[in-house]
Amino acid sequence: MKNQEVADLLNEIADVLEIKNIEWKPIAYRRAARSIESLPEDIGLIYNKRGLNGLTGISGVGFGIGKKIAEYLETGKISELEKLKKTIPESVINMLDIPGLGPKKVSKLYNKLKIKSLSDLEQAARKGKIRDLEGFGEKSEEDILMGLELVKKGRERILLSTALNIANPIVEELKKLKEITKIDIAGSIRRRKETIKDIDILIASKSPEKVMNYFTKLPEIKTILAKGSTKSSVILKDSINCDLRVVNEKSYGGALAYFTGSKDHNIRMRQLALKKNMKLSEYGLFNRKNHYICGKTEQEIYSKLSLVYIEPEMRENTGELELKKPINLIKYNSIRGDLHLHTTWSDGINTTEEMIKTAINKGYEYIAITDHSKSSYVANGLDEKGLKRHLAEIDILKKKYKNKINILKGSEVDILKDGSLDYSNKILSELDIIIASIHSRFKGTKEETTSRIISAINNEHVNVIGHPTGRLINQRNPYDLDLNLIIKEAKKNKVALEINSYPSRLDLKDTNIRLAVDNGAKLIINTDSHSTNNLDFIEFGIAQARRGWSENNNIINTLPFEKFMKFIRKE
Ligand code: DGT
Ligand code: CA
Ligand code: ZN
Repeated sequence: MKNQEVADLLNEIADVLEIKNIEWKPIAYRRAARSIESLPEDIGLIYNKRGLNGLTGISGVGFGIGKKIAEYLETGKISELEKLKKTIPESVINMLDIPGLGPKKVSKLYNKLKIKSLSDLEQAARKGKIRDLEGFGEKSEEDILMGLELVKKGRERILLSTALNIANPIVEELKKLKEITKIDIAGSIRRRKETIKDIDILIASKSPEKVMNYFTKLPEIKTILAKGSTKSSVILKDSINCDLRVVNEKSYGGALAYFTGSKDHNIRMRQLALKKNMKLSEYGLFNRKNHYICGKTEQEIYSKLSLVYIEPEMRENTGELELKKPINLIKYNSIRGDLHLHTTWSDGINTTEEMIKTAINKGYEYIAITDHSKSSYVANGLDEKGLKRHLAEIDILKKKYKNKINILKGSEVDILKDGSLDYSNKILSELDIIIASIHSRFKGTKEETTSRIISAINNEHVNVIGHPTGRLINQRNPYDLDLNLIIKEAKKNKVALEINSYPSRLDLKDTNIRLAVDNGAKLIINTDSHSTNNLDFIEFGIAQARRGWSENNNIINTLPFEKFMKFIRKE
Protein backbone atom coordinates (compact mmCIF):
# COMPACT_ATOMS: atom_id res chain seq x y z
CA MET A 1 0.00 0.00 0.00
CA LYS A 2 1.34 3.38 -0.99
CA ASN A 3 -1.33 5.26 0.96
CA GLN A 4 0.85 6.28 3.89
CA GLU A 5 3.70 7.38 1.60
CA VAL A 6 1.37 9.58 -0.41
CA ALA A 7 -0.22 11.03 2.72
CA ASP A 8 3.22 11.81 4.17
CA LEU A 9 4.23 13.68 1.00
CA LEU A 10 1.04 15.73 0.96
CA ASN A 11 1.62 16.63 4.61
CA GLU A 12 5.17 17.61 3.72
CA ILE A 13 3.85 19.98 1.03
CA ALA A 14 1.49 21.45 3.62
CA ASP A 15 4.36 21.87 6.08
CA VAL A 16 6.50 23.80 3.62
CA LEU A 17 3.59 25.97 2.50
CA GLU A 18 2.75 26.75 6.10
CA ILE A 19 6.32 27.67 6.94
CA LYS A 20 6.13 30.03 3.95
CA ASN A 21 3.01 31.60 5.47
CA ILE A 22 0.78 30.59 2.59
CA GLU A 23 -2.85 30.37 3.67
CA TRP A 24 -5.65 27.89 2.89
CA LYS A 25 -3.68 25.61 0.60
CA PRO A 26 -2.08 23.67 3.50
CA ILE A 27 -5.53 22.87 4.88
CA ALA A 28 -6.53 21.30 1.57
CA TYR A 29 -3.36 19.18 1.43
CA ARG A 30 -3.85 17.99 4.99
CA ARG A 31 -7.50 17.14 4.39
CA ALA A 32 -6.51 15.05 1.38
CA ALA A 33 -3.70 13.38 3.36
CA ARG A 34 -6.06 12.41 6.18
CA SER A 35 -8.57 10.89 3.86
CA ILE A 36 -5.90 8.93 1.94
CA GLU A 37 -4.42 7.63 5.20
CA SER A 38 -7.70 6.01 6.14
CA LEU A 39 -8.54 4.63 2.69
CA PRO A 40 -9.11 0.90 2.91
CA GLU A 41 -7.99 0.43 -0.73
CA ASP A 42 -4.50 0.87 -2.13
CA ILE A 43 -4.28 4.26 -3.85
CA GLY A 44 -1.96 2.74 -6.48
CA LEU A 45 -4.66 0.25 -7.40
CA ILE A 46 -7.30 2.97 -7.56
CA TYR A 47 -5.12 4.89 -10.00
CA ASN A 48 -4.31 1.81 -12.07
CA LYS A 49 -7.97 0.91 -12.41
CA ARG A 50 -9.56 4.30 -12.86
CA GLY A 51 -6.82 6.84 -13.53
CA LEU A 52 -7.11 10.46 -12.44
CA ASN A 53 -10.90 10.11 -12.11
CA GLY A 54 -10.36 7.44 -9.49
CA LEU A 55 -8.10 9.80 -7.53
CA THR A 56 -10.44 12.82 -7.66
CA GLY A 57 -13.19 10.48 -6.45
CA ILE A 58 -11.39 10.30 -3.08
CA SER A 59 -12.88 12.73 -0.61
CA GLY A 60 -10.73 15.87 -0.27
CA VAL A 61 -8.78 15.19 -3.47
CA GLY A 62 -9.39 17.71 -6.23
CA PHE A 63 -7.87 17.93 -9.69
CA GLY A 64 -4.67 19.74 -8.62
CA ILE A 65 -3.81 17.36 -5.79
CA GLY A 66 -4.94 14.40 -7.88
CA LYS A 67 -2.42 15.28 -10.60
CA LYS A 68 0.39 15.47 -8.06
CA ILE A 69 -0.53 12.05 -6.68
CA ALA A 70 -0.62 10.65 -10.21
CA GLU A 71 2.83 12.10 -10.86
CA TYR A 72 4.14 10.44 -7.72
CA LEU A 73 2.61 7.08 -8.64
CA GLU A 74 4.11 7.29 -12.12
CA THR A 75 7.55 8.77 -11.41
CA GLY A 76 8.19 8.35 -7.68
CA LYS A 77 8.32 12.09 -7.01
CA ILE A 78 6.30 15.29 -6.96
CA SER A 79 8.12 18.07 -8.81
CA GLU A 80 6.10 20.77 -7.02
CA LEU A 81 7.38 19.48 -3.66
CA GLU A 82 10.99 19.37 -4.91
CA LYS A 83 10.63 22.96 -6.10
CA LEU A 84 9.03 24.11 -2.85
CA LYS A 85 11.75 22.49 -0.78
CA LYS A 86 14.37 24.52 -2.61
CA THR A 87 12.75 27.75 -1.43
CA ILE A 88 13.70 27.28 2.23
CA PRO A 89 16.81 25.71 3.80
CA GLU A 90 16.42 22.03 4.57
CA SER A 91 17.64 22.70 8.11
CA VAL A 92 14.53 24.84 8.68
CA ILE A 93 12.32 21.91 7.73
CA ASN A 94 14.31 19.74 10.16
CA MET A 95 13.06 21.92 13.02
CA LEU A 96 9.70 20.19 12.59
CA ASP A 97 11.28 17.11 14.21
CA ILE A 98 11.29 18.89 17.56
CA PRO A 99 8.29 17.74 19.59
CA GLY A 100 5.84 20.63 19.97
CA LEU A 101 7.15 22.64 16.99
CA GLY A 102 4.62 22.63 14.17
CA PRO A 103 4.97 24.55 10.90
CA LYS A 104 3.28 27.68 12.32
CA LYS A 105 5.84 27.98 15.08
CA VAL A 106 8.75 27.09 12.80
CA SER A 107 7.53 29.77 10.41
CA LYS A 108 7.68 32.42 13.16
CA LEU A 109 11.11 31.29 14.31
CA TYR A 110 12.40 31.40 10.76
CA ASN A 111 10.70 34.52 9.46
CA LYS A 112 10.81 36.68 12.59
CA LEU A 113 14.00 35.52 14.33
CA LYS A 114 15.87 34.23 11.27
CA ILE A 115 16.48 30.90 12.99
CA LYS A 116 17.64 28.54 10.25
CA SER A 117 18.86 25.39 11.96
CA LEU A 118 18.75 23.27 15.09
CA SER A 119 21.94 24.87 16.37
CA ASP A 120 20.52 28.40 15.81
CA LEU A 121 17.47 27.21 17.69
CA GLU A 122 19.46 25.89 20.62
CA GLN A 123 21.42 29.12 20.95
CA ALA A 124 18.33 31.31 20.76
CA ALA A 125 16.57 29.20 23.38
CA ARG A 126 19.56 29.26 25.71
CA LYS A 127 19.92 33.03 25.38
CA GLY A 128 16.23 33.60 26.11
CA LYS A 129 15.57 35.13 22.72
CA ILE A 130 12.46 33.14 21.92
CA ARG A 131 10.26 34.01 24.89
CA ASP A 132 9.18 37.39 23.49
CA LEU A 133 7.91 35.98 20.22
CA GLU A 134 4.13 35.88 20.03
CA GLY A 135 2.81 32.46 21.01
CA PHE A 136 6.01 31.50 22.85
CA GLY A 137 7.20 31.97 26.44
CA GLU A 138 9.89 30.97 28.91
CA LYS A 139 8.32 27.55 29.18
CA SER A 140 8.55 27.08 25.40
CA GLU A 141 12.28 27.71 25.57
CA GLU A 142 12.62 24.92 28.13
CA ASP A 143 10.44 22.63 26.02
CA ILE A 144 12.52 23.36 22.93
CA LEU A 145 15.76 22.55 24.73
CA MET A 146 14.30 19.30 26.03
CA GLY A 147 12.97 18.47 22.57
CA LEU A 148 16.41 19.11 21.06
CA GLU A 149 17.91 16.66 23.56
CA LEU A 150 15.38 13.99 22.57
CA VAL A 151 15.98 14.53 18.86
CA LYS A 152 19.76 14.34 19.29
CA LYS A 153 19.41 11.08 21.19
CA GLY A 154 16.98 9.78 18.59
CA ARG A 155 19.37 10.51 15.75
CA GLU A 156 22.02 8.44 17.43
CA ARG A 157 19.93 5.48 18.51
CA ILE A 158 17.16 3.64 16.68
CA LEU A 159 14.35 1.53 18.14
CA LEU A 160 15.07 -2.13 18.83
CA SER A 161 12.26 -3.22 16.51
CA THR A 162 13.67 -1.11 13.65
CA ALA A 163 17.14 -2.53 14.22
CA LEU A 164 15.81 -6.11 14.15
CA ASN A 165 13.87 -5.40 10.96
CA ILE A 166 17.12 -4.28 9.36
CA ALA A 167 19.43 -6.93 10.87
CA ASN A 168 17.30 -10.06 10.44
CA PRO A 169 17.12 -9.97 6.60
CA ILE A 170 20.91 -9.46 6.45
CA VAL A 171 21.42 -12.51 8.66
CA GLU A 172 19.05 -14.50 6.44
CA GLU A 173 21.06 -13.46 3.36
CA LEU A 174 24.33 -14.44 5.03
CA LYS A 175 22.97 -17.82 6.11
CA LYS A 176 22.73 -18.77 2.43
CA LEU A 177 26.51 -18.94 2.26
CA LYS A 178 27.51 -22.51 3.09
CA GLU A 179 30.94 -21.43 4.36
CA ILE A 180 29.21 -19.86 7.36
CA THR A 181 28.88 -22.46 10.12
CA LYS A 182 27.53 -20.21 12.89
CA ILE A 183 25.97 -16.76 12.91
CA ASP A 184 24.47 -14.55 15.61
CA ILE A 185 23.49 -10.95 16.06
CA ALA A 186 25.52 -9.72 19.04
CA GLY A 187 25.81 -6.32 20.76
CA SER A 188 22.90 -4.38 22.21
CA ILE A 189 20.42 -6.08 19.86
CA ARG A 190 21.17 -9.48 21.39
CA ARG A 191 20.73 -7.92 24.83
CA ARG A 192 17.42 -6.51 23.52
CA LYS A 193 18.17 -2.99 24.66
CA GLU A 194 15.29 -0.62 23.85
CA THR A 195 17.45 1.45 21.48
CA ILE A 196 20.41 0.50 19.33
CA LYS A 197 23.43 2.40 18.01
CA ASP A 198 24.71 -0.12 15.48
CA ILE A 199 24.36 -3.71 14.35
CA ASP A 200 27.01 -6.25 15.39
CA ILE A 201 27.07 -9.61 13.63
CA LEU A 202 29.33 -12.51 14.52
CA ILE A 203 30.16 -15.43 12.25
CA ALA A 204 32.15 -18.64 12.52
CA SER A 205 33.79 -19.70 9.27
CA LYS A 206 36.91 -21.31 7.90
CA SER A 207 36.83 -19.01 4.85
CA PRO A 208 36.66 -15.47 6.21
CA GLU A 209 37.66 -13.86 2.88
CA LYS A 210 34.74 -15.44 1.08
CA VAL A 211 32.38 -14.32 3.82
CA MET A 212 33.66 -10.75 3.67
CA ASN A 213 33.44 -10.62 -0.13
CA TYR A 214 29.87 -11.83 0.02
CA PHE A 215 28.92 -9.48 2.86
CA THR A 216 30.38 -6.32 1.36
CA LYS A 217 28.45 -6.94 -1.88
CA LEU A 218 25.02 -7.18 -0.23
CA PRO A 219 22.52 -4.77 -1.82
CA GLU A 220 21.64 -3.33 1.62
CA ILE A 221 25.07 -1.69 1.87
CA LYS A 222 25.64 1.97 1.06
CA THR A 223 29.29 2.55 2.01
CA ILE A 224 32.13 0.23 2.99
CA LEU A 225 34.10 1.82 5.81
CA ALA A 226 36.59 -1.00 6.31
CA LYS A 227 37.09 -4.44 4.87
CA GLY A 228 39.45 -6.97 6.42
CA SER A 229 39.51 -10.72 6.85
CA THR A 230 38.27 -10.72 10.45
CA LYS A 231 36.37 -7.45 10.62
CA SER A 232 34.39 -5.34 8.19
CA SER A 233 32.44 -2.18 8.85
CA VAL A 234 29.78 -0.74 6.59
CA ILE A 235 27.05 1.88 6.51
CA LEU A 236 23.72 0.42 5.42
CA LYS A 237 21.24 2.17 3.15
CA ASP A 238 19.09 2.57 6.26
CA SER A 239 21.87 4.87 7.55
CA ILE A 240 22.90 2.60 10.37
CA ASN A 241 26.35 1.06 10.77
CA CYS A 242 26.88 -2.66 10.70
CA ASP A 243 30.02 -4.42 11.95
CA LEU A 244 30.74 -7.98 10.91
CA ARG A 245 33.32 -10.20 12.56
CA VAL A 246 34.47 -13.64 11.52
CA VAL A 247 36.21 -15.98 13.98
CA ASN A 248 36.96 -19.69 14.13
CA GLU A 249 34.71 -22.16 15.94
CA LYS A 250 37.15 -22.59 18.80
CA SER A 251 36.77 -18.91 19.75
CA TYR A 252 33.12 -18.48 18.83
CA GLY A 253 31.75 -18.54 22.40
CA GLY A 254 34.46 -16.20 23.62
CA ALA A 255 33.82 -13.78 20.77
CA LEU A 256 30.05 -14.00 21.19
CA ALA A 257 30.35 -13.18 24.89
CA TYR A 258 32.75 -10.33 24.14
CA PHE A 259 30.70 -8.72 21.37
CA THR A 260 27.39 -9.19 23.15
CA GLY A 261 28.65 -7.12 26.05
CA SER A 262 27.67 -5.06 27.73
CA LYS A 263 31.08 -3.56 28.15
CA ASP A 264 30.53 -3.32 31.92
CA HIS A 265 29.48 -6.96 32.08
CA ASN A 266 32.63 -7.92 30.13
CA ILE A 267 34.88 -5.92 32.40
CA ARG A 268 33.38 -7.50 35.54
CA MET A 269 33.72 -10.95 34.03
CA ARG A 270 37.36 -10.40 33.17
CA GLN A 271 38.02 -9.30 36.77
CA LEU A 272 36.38 -12.46 38.05
CA ALA A 273 38.52 -14.55 35.69
CA LEU A 274 41.71 -12.86 36.92
CA LYS A 275 40.71 -13.57 40.52
CA LYS A 276 40.59 -17.23 39.57
CA ASN A 277 43.96 -17.02 37.86
CA MET A 278 42.52 -17.16 34.37
CA LYS A 279 42.41 -14.72 31.49
CA LEU A 280 39.31 -13.99 29.47
CA SER A 281 39.44 -12.42 26.00
CA GLU A 282 37.45 -12.38 22.80
CA TYR A 283 39.30 -15.59 21.85
CA GLY A 284 38.18 -17.54 24.92
CA LEU A 285 39.33 -18.44 28.40
CA PHE A 286 43.07 -19.02 29.01
CA ASN A 287 45.21 -20.04 31.97
CA ARG A 288 48.11 -18.04 33.39
CA LYS A 289 50.48 -19.51 30.84
CA ASN A 290 48.15 -18.51 28.03
CA HIS A 291 46.99 -22.04 27.36
CA TYR A 292 43.51 -22.26 25.92
CA ILE A 293 40.98 -23.63 28.43
CA CYS A 294 37.72 -23.22 26.53
CA GLY A 295 35.83 -20.83 24.22
CA LYS A 296 33.57 -22.74 21.87
CA THR A 297 30.42 -21.79 23.73
CA GLU A 298 29.47 -19.10 26.20
CA GLN A 299 28.04 -21.72 28.54
CA GLU A 300 31.38 -23.44 29.08
CA ILE A 301 33.08 -20.14 29.83
CA TYR A 302 30.57 -19.20 32.53
CA SER A 303 30.77 -22.72 33.91
CA LYS A 304 34.60 -22.86 34.03
CA LEU A 305 34.50 -19.58 35.94
CA SER A 306 31.99 -21.17 38.39
CA LEU A 307 29.42 -18.56 37.40
CA VAL A 308 25.75 -19.22 36.66
CA TYR A 309 24.98 -18.76 32.96
CA ILE A 310 23.64 -15.26 32.36
CA GLU A 311 21.08 -14.69 29.60
CA PRO A 312 22.10 -11.84 27.22
CA GLU A 313 19.20 -9.62 28.35
CA MET A 314 20.65 -9.56 31.89
CA ARG A 315 24.24 -8.69 30.98
CA GLU A 316 24.42 -5.11 32.22
CA ASN A 317 26.56 -5.61 35.33
CA THR A 318 23.74 -4.79 37.69
CA GLY A 319 24.39 -7.69 40.05
CA GLU A 320 23.92 -10.60 37.66
CA LEU A 321 27.50 -11.86 38.02
CA GLU A 322 27.06 -12.04 41.79
CA LEU A 323 24.07 -14.42 41.55
CA LYS A 324 24.53 -17.72 43.35
CA LYS A 325 21.71 -19.48 41.51
CA PRO A 326 20.19 -18.79 38.10
CA ILE A 327 17.04 -16.73 37.66
CA ASN A 328 14.41 -18.60 35.71
CA LEU A 329 13.56 -15.74 33.33
CA ILE A 330 10.18 -15.67 31.61
CA LYS A 331 10.47 -17.43 28.22
CA TYR A 332 9.51 -15.98 24.85
CA ASN A 333 6.68 -18.54 24.63
CA SER A 334 5.32 -18.10 28.18
CA ILE A 335 2.56 -15.60 27.39
CA ARG A 336 -0.94 -17.09 27.23
CA GLY A 337 -2.98 -14.05 26.28
CA ASP A 338 -2.83 -10.45 25.05
CA LEU A 339 -5.08 -8.16 27.04
CA HIS A 340 -4.72 -4.78 25.32
CA LEU A 341 -6.14 -4.78 21.80
CA HIS A 342 -7.82 -2.01 19.80
CA THR A 343 -10.21 -2.56 16.91
CA THR A 344 -12.07 -0.49 14.31
CA TRP A 345 -14.48 0.40 17.14
CA SER A 346 -11.90 3.00 18.21
CA ASP A 347 -8.55 3.65 16.50
CA GLY A 348 -7.56 0.14 15.40
CA ILE A 349 -7.49 -0.76 11.71
CA ASN A 350 -8.74 -4.36 11.99
CA THR A 351 -12.14 -5.63 13.09
CA THR A 352 -12.80 -7.36 16.40
CA GLU A 353 -13.15 -10.68 14.61
CA GLU A 354 -9.86 -10.25 12.71
CA MET A 355 -8.07 -9.54 15.99
CA ILE A 356 -9.65 -12.63 17.60
CA LYS A 357 -8.65 -14.89 14.71
CA THR A 358 -5.07 -13.62 14.84
CA ALA A 359 -4.89 -14.32 18.57
CA ILE A 360 -6.20 -17.85 17.97
CA ASN A 361 -3.51 -18.39 15.33
CA LYS A 362 -0.88 -17.27 17.81
CA GLY A 363 -2.09 -20.04 20.11
CA TYR A 364 -3.42 -17.77 22.87
CA GLU A 365 -5.77 -19.13 25.54
CA TYR A 366 -7.41 -15.79 26.23
CA ILE A 367 -7.56 -12.17 25.05
CA ALA A 368 -9.28 -8.93 25.93
CA ILE A 369 -10.71 -6.40 23.50
CA THR A 370 -10.00 -2.98 24.99
CA ASP A 371 -11.03 -0.02 22.86
CA HIS A 372 -10.68 3.58 23.99
CA SER A 373 -13.19 5.43 26.17
CA LYS A 374 -15.04 8.59 25.17
CA SER A 375 -12.55 11.26 26.32
CA SER A 376 -9.93 9.89 23.92
CA TYR A 377 -11.65 11.62 21.06
CA VAL A 378 -8.52 11.73 18.88
CA ALA A 379 -8.47 7.94 19.21
CA ASN A 380 -12.17 7.84 18.33
CA GLY A 381 -13.10 6.62 21.84
CA LEU A 382 -16.49 5.02 22.47
CA ASP A 383 -19.29 6.75 24.35
CA GLU A 384 -21.62 4.64 26.50
CA LYS A 385 -23.95 3.83 23.63
CA GLY A 386 -21.10 2.86 21.33
CA LEU A 387 -19.61 0.69 24.04
CA LYS A 388 -22.94 -1.14 24.51
CA ARG A 389 -23.13 -1.92 20.79
CA HIS A 390 -19.50 -3.01 20.79
CA LEU A 391 -20.16 -5.35 23.74
CA ALA A 392 -23.14 -6.85 21.93
CA GLU A 393 -20.84 -7.66 19.01
CA ILE A 394 -18.29 -9.24 21.35
CA ASP A 395 -21.04 -11.42 22.89
CA ILE A 396 -21.79 -12.88 19.49
CA LEU A 397 -18.09 -13.50 18.76
CA LYS A 398 -17.61 -15.06 22.21
CA LYS A 399 -20.20 -17.68 21.32
CA LYS A 400 -18.80 -18.21 17.85
CA TYR A 401 -15.25 -18.85 19.12
CA LYS A 402 -16.01 -20.33 22.54
CA ASN A 403 -14.19 -23.58 21.82
CA LYS A 404 -11.11 -21.79 20.56
CA ILE A 405 -10.35 -18.89 22.91
CA ASN A 406 -11.67 -17.05 25.96
CA ILE A 407 -12.63 -13.50 25.02
CA LEU A 408 -12.82 -10.86 27.74
CA LYS A 409 -14.84 -7.69 27.38
CA GLY A 410 -12.57 -4.83 28.25
CA SER A 411 -11.84 -1.17 27.83
CA GLU A 412 -8.84 1.12 27.96
CA VAL A 413 -10.43 3.81 30.09
CA ASP A 414 -8.95 7.29 30.38
CA ILE A 415 -7.87 8.48 33.79
CA LEU A 416 -9.26 12.01 33.90
CA LYS A 417 -7.63 15.08 35.35
CA ASP A 418 -9.02 14.52 38.85
CA GLY A 419 -8.17 10.81 38.91
CA SER A 420 -11.72 9.68 38.20
CA LEU A 421 -12.42 7.37 35.27
CA ASP A 422 -14.06 8.11 31.96
CA TYR A 423 -17.01 5.68 32.51
CA SER A 424 -19.31 5.31 35.51
CA ASN A 425 -18.77 2.42 37.92
CA LYS A 426 -22.04 0.94 36.73
CA ILE A 427 -20.74 0.59 33.19
CA LEU A 428 -17.31 -0.57 34.36
CA SER A 429 -18.99 -3.36 36.35
CA GLU A 430 -20.38 -4.78 33.09
CA LEU A 431 -16.86 -5.33 31.74
CA ASP A 432 -14.47 -8.20 32.52
CA ILE A 433 -11.21 -6.27 32.55
CA ILE A 434 -10.32 -2.60 32.82
CA ILE A 435 -7.07 -0.97 31.77
CA ALA A 436 -6.81 2.57 33.11
CA SER A 437 -4.44 4.90 31.24
CA ILE A 438 -3.48 8.56 31.12
CA HIS A 439 -3.89 10.07 27.65
CA SER A 440 -4.14 13.77 28.43
CA ARG A 441 -2.55 16.46 30.61
CA PHE A 442 0.87 14.86 30.79
CA LYS A 443 2.53 17.81 32.40
CA GLY A 444 1.07 17.76 35.90
CA THR A 445 3.34 17.92 38.94
CA LYS A 446 4.77 14.73 40.38
CA GLU A 447 2.18 14.77 43.17
CA GLU A 448 -0.74 15.43 40.83
CA THR A 449 0.10 12.71 38.33
CA THR A 450 0.98 10.17 41.03
CA SER A 451 -2.28 10.76 42.84
CA ARG A 452 -4.27 10.54 39.59
CA ILE A 453 -2.84 7.08 38.99
CA ILE A 454 -3.30 6.02 42.60
CA SER A 455 -6.98 7.07 42.49
CA ALA A 456 -7.38 4.81 39.47
CA ILE A 457 -5.60 1.96 41.26
CA ASN A 458 -8.03 2.37 44.13
CA ASN A 459 -11.06 1.96 41.89
CA GLU A 460 -12.28 -1.60 42.53
CA HIS A 461 -12.93 -2.18 38.80
CA VAL A 462 -9.43 -1.34 37.60
CA ASN A 463 -7.17 -4.32 36.81
CA VAL A 464 -4.27 -2.81 34.89
CA ILE A 465 -2.51 0.55 34.63
CA GLY A 466 -1.70 0.98 30.92
CA HIS A 467 1.70 2.32 29.79
CA PRO A 468 2.28 3.63 33.34
CA THR A 469 4.94 6.27 32.71
CA GLY A 470 3.66 7.65 29.39
CA ARG A 471 7.07 7.97 27.75
CA LEU A 472 7.52 7.66 24.00
CA ILE A 473 11.08 6.67 23.12
CA ASN A 474 12.97 9.61 21.54
CA GLN A 475 9.76 11.67 21.51
CA ARG A 476 8.32 12.26 24.96
CA ASN A 477 9.80 11.95 28.42
CA PRO A 478 7.93 9.96 31.11
CA TYR A 479 5.53 11.84 33.36
CA ASP A 480 6.97 12.98 36.62
CA LEU A 481 5.87 10.13 38.91
CA ASP A 482 6.54 8.50 42.27
CA LEU A 483 6.85 5.02 40.85
CA ASN A 484 7.74 3.46 44.21
CA LEU A 485 4.42 4.58 45.63
CA ILE A 486 2.50 3.41 42.56
CA ILE A 487 4.16 -0.01 42.77
CA LYS A 488 3.22 -0.28 46.44
CA GLU A 489 -0.42 0.70 45.85
CA ALA A 490 -0.74 -1.56 42.81
CA LYS A 491 0.49 -4.53 44.80
CA LYS A 492 -1.90 -3.79 47.68
CA ASN A 493 -4.94 -3.44 45.37
CA LYS A 494 -4.24 -6.38 43.04
CA VAL A 495 -3.72 -4.12 40.07
CA ALA A 496 -1.12 -5.18 37.50
CA LEU A 497 1.27 -2.66 35.98
CA GLU A 498 1.52 -2.96 32.22
CA ILE A 499 4.63 -3.71 30.24
CA ASN A 500 3.41 -2.17 27.01
CA SER A 501 5.22 -3.90 24.13
CA TYR A 502 4.56 -1.25 21.49
CA PRO A 503 8.10 -0.62 20.11
CA SER A 504 8.08 3.14 20.68
CA ARG A 505 6.62 2.76 24.19
CA LEU A 506 8.22 -0.19 26.03
CA ASP A 507 6.54 1.17 29.14
CA LEU A 508 7.26 0.13 31.90
CA LYS A 509 10.90 0.09 30.83
CA ASP A 510 13.54 -2.43 31.95
CA THR A 511 14.72 -0.63 35.10
CA ASN A 512 11.13 0.15 36.18
CA ILE A 513 10.25 -3.52 35.70
CA ARG A 514 13.13 -4.58 37.90
CA LEU A 515 11.86 -2.21 40.60
CA ALA A 516 8.36 -3.71 40.39
CA VAL A 517 9.77 -7.25 40.48
CA ASP A 518 11.94 -6.44 43.52
CA ASN A 519 8.91 -5.05 45.31
CA GLY A 520 6.57 -7.91 44.48
CA ALA A 521 4.06 -6.03 42.30
CA LYS A 522 2.42 -8.01 39.49
CA LEU A 523 2.98 -7.12 35.86
CA ILE A 524 1.15 -7.88 32.62
CA ILE A 525 2.73 -7.90 29.13
CA ASN A 526 0.42 -6.49 26.43
CA THR A 527 0.92 -5.27 22.88
CA ASP A 528 -1.53 -2.33 22.68
CA SER A 529 -2.15 -3.64 19.14
CA HIS A 530 -3.87 -1.36 16.65
CA SER A 531 -3.73 -3.97 13.86
CA THR A 532 -3.40 -7.74 13.53
CA ASN A 533 0.31 -7.42 12.70
CA ASN A 534 0.95 -5.64 15.97
CA LEU A 535 0.24 -8.78 18.02
CA ASP A 536 3.79 -9.86 17.17
CA PHE A 537 5.13 -6.95 19.23
CA ILE A 538 4.73 -9.17 22.30
CA GLU A 539 8.37 -10.32 21.90
CA PHE A 540 9.59 -6.79 22.66
CA GLY A 541 7.61 -6.62 25.90
CA ILE A 542 8.87 -10.04 26.94
CA ALA A 543 12.42 -8.93 26.14
CA GLN A 544 12.10 -5.92 28.45
CA ALA A 545 10.55 -8.14 31.15
CA ARG A 546 13.63 -10.37 30.87
CA ARG A 547 15.88 -7.30 31.10
CA GLY A 548 14.00 -6.49 34.32
CA TRP A 549 14.69 -10.00 35.68
CA SER A 550 11.05 -11.17 35.51
CA GLU A 551 10.13 -14.77 36.08
CA ASN A 552 6.78 -16.28 35.13
CA ASN A 553 5.33 -15.64 38.57
CA ASN A 554 5.80 -11.88 38.18
CA ILE A 555 3.70 -11.75 35.00
CA ILE A 556 -0.02 -12.49 35.35
CA ASN A 557 -0.65 -13.37 31.71
CA THR A 558 1.62 -16.38 31.97
CA LEU A 559 -1.11 -17.92 34.16
CA PRO A 560 -3.61 -20.47 32.84
CA PHE A 561 -7.02 -18.85 32.23
CA GLU A 562 -8.76 -19.82 35.51
CA LYS A 563 -5.89 -18.59 37.64
CA PHE A 564 -5.57 -15.44 35.56
CA MET A 565 -9.28 -14.72 36.19
CA LYS A 566 -8.77 -15.17 39.93
CA PHE A 567 -6.30 -12.30 39.83
CA ILE A 568 -8.68 -10.22 37.73
CA ARG A 569 -11.50 -10.88 40.22
CA LYS A 570 -9.04 -9.85 42.97
CA GLU A 571 -9.56 -13.10 44.85
P1 DGT B 1 25.16 0.08 21.13
O1 DGT B 1 25.84 -0.30 19.86
O2 DGT B 1 25.56 1.40 21.68
O3 DGT B 1 23.69 -0.02 21.01
O4 DGT B 1 25.62 -0.97 22.26
P2 DGT B 1 26.62 -2.20 22.13
O5 DGT B 1 26.65 -2.85 23.45
O6 DGT B 1 26.26 -3.04 20.96
O7 DGT B 1 28.05 -1.52 21.94
P3 DGT B 1 29.11 -1.56 20.75
O8 DGT B 1 28.46 -1.80 19.43
O9 DGT B 1 29.93 -0.33 20.91
O10 DGT B 1 30.05 -2.80 21.10
C1 DGT B 1 29.61 -4.13 20.97
C2 DGT B 1 30.13 -4.93 22.12
O11 DGT B 1 31.55 -5.00 22.06
C3 DGT B 1 29.83 -4.35 23.47
O12 DGT B 1 28.56 -4.70 23.95
C4 DGT B 1 30.92 -4.95 24.30
C5 DGT B 1 32.08 -5.02 23.37
N1 DGT B 1 32.97 -3.88 23.59
C6 DGT B 1 33.04 -2.75 22.87
N2 DGT B 1 33.98 -1.93 23.36
C7 DGT B 1 34.53 -2.56 24.42
C8 DGT B 1 35.56 -2.24 25.36
O13 DGT B 1 36.18 -1.19 25.32
N3 DGT B 1 35.82 -3.15 26.32
C9 DGT B 1 35.13 -4.34 26.40
N4 DGT B 1 35.44 -5.19 27.37
N5 DGT B 1 34.17 -4.65 25.56
C10 DGT B 1 33.88 -3.79 24.57
CA1 CA C 1 26.23 -2.28 18.78
ZN1 ZN D 1 -3.25 3.94 25.68
